[in-house]
Amino acid sequence: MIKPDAVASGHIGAILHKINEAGFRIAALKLTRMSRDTAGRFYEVHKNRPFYGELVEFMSSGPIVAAILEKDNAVEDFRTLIGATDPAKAAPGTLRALYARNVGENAVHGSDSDENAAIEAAFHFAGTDLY
Ligand code: 3AN
Repeated sequence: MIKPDAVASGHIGAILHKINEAGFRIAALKLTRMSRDTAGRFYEVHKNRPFYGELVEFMSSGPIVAAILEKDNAVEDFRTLIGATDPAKAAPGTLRALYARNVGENAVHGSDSDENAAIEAAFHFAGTDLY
């Protein structure tokens, strides 16, 4: 997902360009907005973390870009491309170093496993939306 901060700042095009340049194939793509309920379920694993309420509020605060990306070793390579959760610690040239504001509003989300990628994809897409 391209998060509400990066969408509002006009970085959709630049981020998708970097994603393509890094060798990912876009299999599904859309501009959408998560309700509080959907964002709450999406981040359910973080329910007991102190930032959960803030995270759900932020992720439902405006439109996001949802995408399904394909590549060999996609999960690990995408996490390398986006950089550390805290943009102050993200390697130069990574998406978060370039476009994130802070540890909460950090421009991009990437799944942390193939299993979670499939679960997360189902929040945004039906099978027929995949190309
Ligand atoms: P990542 O997105 O790098 O996998 P996670 O899974 O630890 O990081 O955190 C999920 C999301 O929760 C982050 N993308 C960020 O928006 C938010 N988050 C993580 N840590 C903090 C924090 N200390 N304060 C506020 N928000 C946070």
